[in-house]
Parts: sequence; C-alpha cells; structure tokens
Amino acid sequence: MNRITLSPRIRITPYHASTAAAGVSDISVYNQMVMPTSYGDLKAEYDRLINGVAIWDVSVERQVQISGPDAHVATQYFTARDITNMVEGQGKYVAMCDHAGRILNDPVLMKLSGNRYWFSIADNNMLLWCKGIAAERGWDVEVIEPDVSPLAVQGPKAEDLIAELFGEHVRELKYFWFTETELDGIPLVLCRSGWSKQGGFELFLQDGSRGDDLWAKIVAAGEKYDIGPGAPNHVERVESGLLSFGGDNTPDSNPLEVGMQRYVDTDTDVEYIGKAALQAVVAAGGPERLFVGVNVAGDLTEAWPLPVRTPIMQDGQQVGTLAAIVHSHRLGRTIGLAQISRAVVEAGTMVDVQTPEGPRPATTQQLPFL
Ligand code: THG
Repeated sequence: MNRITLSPRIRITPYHASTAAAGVSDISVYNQMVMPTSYGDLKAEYDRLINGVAIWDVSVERQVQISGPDAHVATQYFTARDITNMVEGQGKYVAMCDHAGRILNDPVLMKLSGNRYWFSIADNNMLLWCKGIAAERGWDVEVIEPDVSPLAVQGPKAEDLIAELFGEHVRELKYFWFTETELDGIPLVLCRSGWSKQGGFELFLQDGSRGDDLWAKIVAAGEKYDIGPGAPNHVERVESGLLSFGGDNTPDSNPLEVGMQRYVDTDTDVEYIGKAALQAVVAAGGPERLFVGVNVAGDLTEAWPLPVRTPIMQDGQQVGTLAAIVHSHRLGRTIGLAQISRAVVEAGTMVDVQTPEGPRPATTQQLPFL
C-alpha cells in the first residue's frame, strides 16, 4: 500500500474533515489538490450512484475566472467552440487547445453575472495558460482562481434532494445551466452537472471556510434518501463514455480524437487558439484516431484505473492505446475506453488489448456503452 505525503503544496479541500469523518480510504492528486477516490467499498459506491444518491468532494475541479471589459474576447480565444450566443446562467462543455490544436483541457464553461466566466477545469494548469496569454495580448481582464469548491450530488434521487433544499424551480434547470444562490447563508452556484450520467447537481461553494457546514446540511437532508459518500466513479464513467482528460488522451491528441467533435466549432468566424490546426484536421477528412469503447473477452477482477495506458495491437502493429478497463455489472461484460486508429475502427476488425490480467482479444464499439 502506498501513501501520499501531504504538504501545503498539495492542497486539502474545504470538505477535508468531512471526508475523513466519512471514512475516505483512497485519494488521488488532481490540480495540485487532494481528490477523494473511494470510501473503501467500490461496489456500494457504484450501487448508490446508480440507484440512490451520493455526495462527492470534487473541489479539484478548480475554476479559472476571467472577468473585466475584455472577458468575452479572452474567453472565446481560449475556447474551441463558438460561445457568441452564450447567456448568463448557461454552461457549456468545451475544449481548450494549444496552437497545434492539441487538447489542453475539457472544462465546463459557465457565464456568470458581472461579465465573468468560469472555466471549471480538469487536471492541467490552465490558470497559468490563461494568465500568460491574457498578459501577452494586453487584454483588460483579471484572471484568478477564485475561492470556489464544487460538491457533487449525483444519482437518480439527487433531484428530489436538491429540490427539497433549494425549491422546486431546480427541476427546470437545463443541463449545465445554473443559478447563483445560497443555502442558509452559504454562498454557492447551483448547477445541473456532474461527471456521471445518473443525473445530479454540483454546488459550487464560494466560501472555503463553510465546506464542512455545507457537507453536513446536504447529508442531513439526504438521510431519508440514504445518501452516502462517493467519488467520481470509474466503472460508471467507462459505461457512460465520459472523458477523463489527461488519462484517456495522449499528450498530442486533438479534441476530435477524444470524442469531443460535437463540441468543437471549426466552421465559425470567431477566433480561438488552435482553430487553423483543427480546420486542417477536418479538411484532411477527419482525425487519425477515434475515442471508442472496447468489448474485451473474459472477466476481469481489477476495478481501478490503469496506472499507465497500455498498447492496443493488431497483426503485431500498435493501433491504439487503452486508457481504462473495468467489469461492468450492468452489462455483464468487460469493457474499456481506448484511442484507436480510425481505419481500424471503421474496418470493425478485432484488436488485442493488454489488460492487468494478460492480453485479450477485443472488438470496438461507439460510445457510450450505456
Ligand atoms: N465538474 C465540473 N467541472 C469539470 C468536471 C466536472 N471539469 C472537467 C471535467 N469534469 C469535465 N468533463 C465532463 C465530461 C462530460 C460531462 C461533464 C463533464 C457530461 N457530459 C454529458 C454527456 O456526455 O452526455 C452531456 C454533455 C452535453 O451534451 O453538453 O456530463 O465533473 N464542475
């Protein structure tokens, strides 16, 4: 068993004491911050997410806030999607790319009151990127990481619980839309979002001194729904085909190679970093690799993410990389997420994947599985 040595360099979250009291057993590090990944019973955590309601400390989804007179111009330039028509209270799933069109992040972008935007980021230092480019461009913007720490409430019973706490109007919120609100004086942004397809909300706490208060209020109200602690669920996310940025992609992947083609605009007049490179990929007929599911022969006992991506082979040649492999109880088979050569995917031919339990034959399929 390995342990992680904590120091001020690896930040703890505003819910740290609550997660410890709830029995957190495993953590990862993400955006230089502690991310709880299990409370010791992965099967129970999965069942709670599929059938009930779970509370997750996802403070590690940090916000990069862009505000000021040039906020829209700057935010658009960082975003490989046309955000011209975005309105206050709306969120969108977007890609941020470098100048070669390689994906740097897959945040949820939110447009807040007062000419402010939040990139709710995956694991990569976008604060540094945005600050550097804004300064070089001479834009009149402030780029900061505000005191904001999301708490996810996920599962089919999440909506009833959130409606009880915040009112029936929350049922009308569309996906990724949000309201700036409070709970007994705790300031937060309530968004219909979260890294699962089981439904739910994220409460973006805006005062890091109130984390344990907020956790306690959710757990007290959730008692009658049998709420329990959990974390972004590795099995459910594979079944749902949700991208884990940094894990699923290779460092040179463009967003079309990680399943984000629906969220990338190349036929647009707006300017953004990487646009020319992505237009060239489209003009060439599409990306070289696709993000797909694999159906793997045989059962598997291992339930954790792979420590490294493993090669996917065909006829002795590497044709892709496997990022995740799990046993799905709902599907009754072993499934994985992979980046595989488009030619191989389109031919529909068998591949060989390296699993923690040896090599196995596999077929490819479109995502999601469920
Ligand atoms: N919460 C917050 N920020 C985040 C994440 C989060 N930032 C990084 C990362 N996680 C973003 N990743 C995703 C990926 C997919 C979805 C949500 C966050 C998702 N997708 C839906 C789907 O695929 O069906 C809907 C997408 C759509 O149609 O627009 O839910 O977890 N705060």
